[in-house]
Amino acid sequence: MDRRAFLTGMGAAAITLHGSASPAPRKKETLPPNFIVIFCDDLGYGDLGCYGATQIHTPRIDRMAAEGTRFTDFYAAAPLCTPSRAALLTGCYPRRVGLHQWVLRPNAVTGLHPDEITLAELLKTAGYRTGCIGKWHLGFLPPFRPTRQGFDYYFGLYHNLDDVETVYFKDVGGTPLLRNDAVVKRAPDPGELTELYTEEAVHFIRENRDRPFFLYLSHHTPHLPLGVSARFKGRSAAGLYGDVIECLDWSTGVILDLLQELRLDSRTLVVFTSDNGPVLKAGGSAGPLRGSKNTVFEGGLRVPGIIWGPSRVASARVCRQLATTMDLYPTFARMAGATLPADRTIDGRDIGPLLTPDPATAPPGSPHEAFFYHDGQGVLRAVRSGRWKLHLGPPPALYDLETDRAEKNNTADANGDVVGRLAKLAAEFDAELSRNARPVGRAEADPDWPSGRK
Ligand SMILES: [Ca+2]
Repeated sequence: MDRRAFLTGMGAAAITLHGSASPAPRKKETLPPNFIVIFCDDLGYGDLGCYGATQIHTPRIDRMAAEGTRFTDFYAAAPLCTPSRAALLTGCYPRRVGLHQWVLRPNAVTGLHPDEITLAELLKTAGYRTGCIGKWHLGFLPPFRPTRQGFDYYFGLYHNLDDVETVYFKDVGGTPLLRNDAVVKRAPDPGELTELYTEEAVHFIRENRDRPFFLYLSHHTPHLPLGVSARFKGRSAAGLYGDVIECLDWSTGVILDLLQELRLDSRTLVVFTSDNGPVLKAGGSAGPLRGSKNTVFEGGLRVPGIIWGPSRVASARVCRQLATTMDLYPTFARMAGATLPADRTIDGRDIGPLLTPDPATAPPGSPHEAFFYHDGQGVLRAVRSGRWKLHLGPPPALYDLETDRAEKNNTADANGDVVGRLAKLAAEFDAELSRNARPVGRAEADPDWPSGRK
């Protein structure tokens, strides 16, 4: 079944179920939950108070964690932007969807394949209204844009605002800030984006308060270049980097307060996480973890992961089981009553059982037998199963993450059997992924876009 047949088929199912193409409005209590994913850019494991930061104050995010479930072992699927975002929206390892190599620059003619069924498209089959606010980075030519990949509404920048990407727009007045496909401004100031996005998010939530919605709020910060407006400047003891994080904290508080005001809190799930580890020279911290962005040490992929949802998510729980951003796809699908596509592999797992407020039904372990770490070029470099993490090498290095999350003491020599078991898991997965990888999308260069300009 291809994507079109899948989407059409789901539409037909909805018609049969309700007897007409436009189902009668359901009572609010029976609506499936709303989903909000707050996805930061380059936010490190040690950048929030609830993950150990002392110089940066994040009272709203800390409270969100205290009222929800905070994961200690939550992973992005890649140590950098484009692959990580592809994984979030498809529930698959980046290599499975062909977007594993580095990041897409503005002149790219590739992008997330239109045949992929994004999380937004999946939720639309269950009647959701979908919005993407913020950074995209998954392809810029028409077939790859958010409004063509399942989002009813888009506001943001397809690109980074760093020098590497803004150079492509220097002759046209700067990087475009877009509403759907229309340019709103060239170029926005990095210091205004978080507040602008928050305003847009508030508007989107208010507008869709009476129906199920999915909001993907993809902040540009704390990716370089850093900036905040005057009211956040100098707030933090950690300098501008801290100010930027405290602005994100404010933004998160605005959204949580709004949900309460609109009485949507009992039927909304909010996820707060990051696309990859921190940039240390920018001021980011991986806390106790080794490594940073674009490495396969823990600091590159292990990120803050907080899930909040009164009545649906356990409060005051610290979950030490391994979970990933890919898991949101099947988890949301089940909660929304959407059917997962049957014609393709989805790598994410339903982590609903880890979230349930009833401790009696919580399972003993992660749904993942193993997690696989790919580097910035999509090469498989390490594998984790349970407490053990094996860097494939050569030479191999084995760390016990329960006692050594800083990856300092290589115990490979003393644990040959573990090395063998993990190396086998990695080899089998690598072969399976190579066999079943799906293609990246390709499009014609466009004269209106850097790909088609001289
Ligand atoms: Ca990033």
